[in-house]
Amino acid sequence: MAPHRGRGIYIFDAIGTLFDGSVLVDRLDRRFPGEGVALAAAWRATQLRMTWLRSLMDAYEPFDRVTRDALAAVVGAAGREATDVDLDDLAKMYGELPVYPEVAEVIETLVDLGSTLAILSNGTPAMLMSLVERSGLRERFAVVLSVDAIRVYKPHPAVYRLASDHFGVAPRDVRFVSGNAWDCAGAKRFGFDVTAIDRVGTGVLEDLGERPDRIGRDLRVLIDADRHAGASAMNSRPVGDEV
Ligand code: LAC
Repeated sequence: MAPHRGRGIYIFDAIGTLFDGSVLVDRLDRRFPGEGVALAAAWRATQLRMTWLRSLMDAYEPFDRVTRDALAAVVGAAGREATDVDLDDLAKMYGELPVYPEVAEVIETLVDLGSTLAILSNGTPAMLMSLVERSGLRERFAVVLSVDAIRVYKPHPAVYRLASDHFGVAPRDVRFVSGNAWDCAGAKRFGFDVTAIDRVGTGVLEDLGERPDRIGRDLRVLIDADRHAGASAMNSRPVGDEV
């Protein structure tokens, strides 16, 4: 357990929060012309559904395997064919996603403000290391935590407990940030302070009985909340106070 020294502990989800999966559309479109948008959406939805099912079944397989299996299922359901090499190449893209445009600046600013940053993700340790290395931000994160350590996926509470236990703090002292609404719900239920990132402005999709503490269009909402409200007052920022 690493004792926390710093202004605040921010725990970031990876895919859809720091790392932009929309580049997969182009790659899929090149391989399956005209179908990139639909296949990418179906791939992500299937990938996530398989993580939830595997968790309920107590049948964990690592995220790279689930990701490849989901792609094979989606391509098959669309009546298309893909070779093993195609599937491997496309699935590998999940370890090569770029960061969203504002991420580096926000991360640097939070570190300058004295905060401790970490990642908590469904991704495998190797996938996550590849992502953070490519982003050039590896040194900014105190730790990169993968569900692989406990072999159950988000939003199981044991996943969120990995983060608060790692830092030896109460859940309410963790500022969790995710672009996945269901992940926000799971984190909020566990007791984290939660910032939901809603990049396309669709609002919270699932009503799971939990509301985030604040919603922003991108990560800059964190800087605004920190600077304007003061770190200790972040909990008071209302939902819907968007930037
Ligand atoms: C993750 C998924 C939820 O990175 O995007 O954990």
